[in-house]
Amino acid sequence: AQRTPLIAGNWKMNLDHLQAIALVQKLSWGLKDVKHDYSETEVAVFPPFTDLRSVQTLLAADKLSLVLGAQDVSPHESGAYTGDVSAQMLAKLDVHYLLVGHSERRQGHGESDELVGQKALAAHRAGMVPMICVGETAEDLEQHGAAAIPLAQLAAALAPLPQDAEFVIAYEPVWAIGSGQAATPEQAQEVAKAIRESLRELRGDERADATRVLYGGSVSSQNVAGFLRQPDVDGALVGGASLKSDEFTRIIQFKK
Ligand code: G2H
Repeated sequence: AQRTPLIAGNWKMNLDHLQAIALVQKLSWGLKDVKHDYSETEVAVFPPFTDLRSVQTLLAADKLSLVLGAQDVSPHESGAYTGDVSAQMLAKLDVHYLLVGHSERRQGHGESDELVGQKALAAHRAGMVPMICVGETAEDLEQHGAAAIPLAQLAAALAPLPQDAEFVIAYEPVWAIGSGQAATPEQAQEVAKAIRESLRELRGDERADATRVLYGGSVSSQNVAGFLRQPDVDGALVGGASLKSDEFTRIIQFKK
């Protein structure tokens, strides 16, 4: 199956809305300079909530082809949930991808597999595409091997989603996040392949073949090519290196 590679920049809690505008402008100019073909490699950015309106306005006004993502969502539709943001609110801002299950939310905010599934469902219902993050800690790796925990997280997150729902998977070994210590391309391929096999059982061949599985965890322009060369790795979720437009542009330019 033809899967369009996807390079996604997760800004985490960085950049205010003015800095966000500056980065998106630099990034889109840089990509124009190198004549980037967005239909060949899709590019998405995941700014903090407070930046989304500014970035959406810029993308619409300048007809930029970057796709917008958000880093979190409430599982609830609306109501007395102080501080939360609903899927409907994000969809109205042209948010297309919704990150759920990032390890920084699982660990820092105690998000359970079940909650991750509810958030994915909320995103789907509002017409967005959940980007489901899965990954094992160093301890999990030692005790269970690489794939067991990611596959269990995957099954739990997909459970509430209807069979026809579209989604993206980001495999992010927790030990590789922000550590500068990325997985090897072979390690990423092994788990990405196991994820695709599991998708075959859970969702059938068509969905398994169409679903993008990204690698995330200390991706840079130095190592991205090795990941993209793997048959089951369809792109990257990039944290730190997505905050510098030159570096992110270099990452985007590697061809699958
Ligand atoms: C993993 C990744 C992006 P980094 O969290 O989600 O971040 O590239 O900084 O390891």
